[in-house]
Amino acid sequence: MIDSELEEAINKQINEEIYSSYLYLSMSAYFESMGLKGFAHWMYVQHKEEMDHAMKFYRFLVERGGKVKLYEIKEPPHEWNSPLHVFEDTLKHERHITECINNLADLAEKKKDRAMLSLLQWFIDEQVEEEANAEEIIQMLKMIGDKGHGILMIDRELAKRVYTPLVAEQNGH
Ligand code: OFO
Repeated sequence: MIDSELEEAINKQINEEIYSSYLYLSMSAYFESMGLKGFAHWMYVQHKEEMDHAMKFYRFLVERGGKVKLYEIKEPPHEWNSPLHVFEDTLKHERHITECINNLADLAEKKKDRAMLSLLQWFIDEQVEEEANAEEIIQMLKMIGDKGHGILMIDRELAKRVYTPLVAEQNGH
């Protein structure tokens, strides 16, 4: 049986992950409205990965005998000034998620919950990649520019992103 404080913290994190998924879907819709199909695809993959993250916490809670509680999802922004602005927001958001994961790890350490620490290690590693991905695209947009030919080149590049479902998801429902 999982500790009740950890249960509550995981339920809050499920909400954070679903909000992330919602935010990236909104960014995908923004790119669709600009006709940037590659950017829209990249953000759609990001949206699906975030739902996988939410489900990873969800399954963990169920397996540990906890109760999943789904809270209200806040409304994400719908408009940005430019593709660069979208990725700056993405990086800001991922830094916030990194902080959430680190706080969860502090709590799991305090409660001496090793299974939870093991789960969180996966998220800690994932966050390094998440922040690096956003930083890389910000650099590209700053170097190549976020208008005209430059943006079309990046659009073609981002169209290549492949969605790989998490193994835990494949074994889930
Ligand atoms: Fe974007 O990261 Fe989930 O956790």
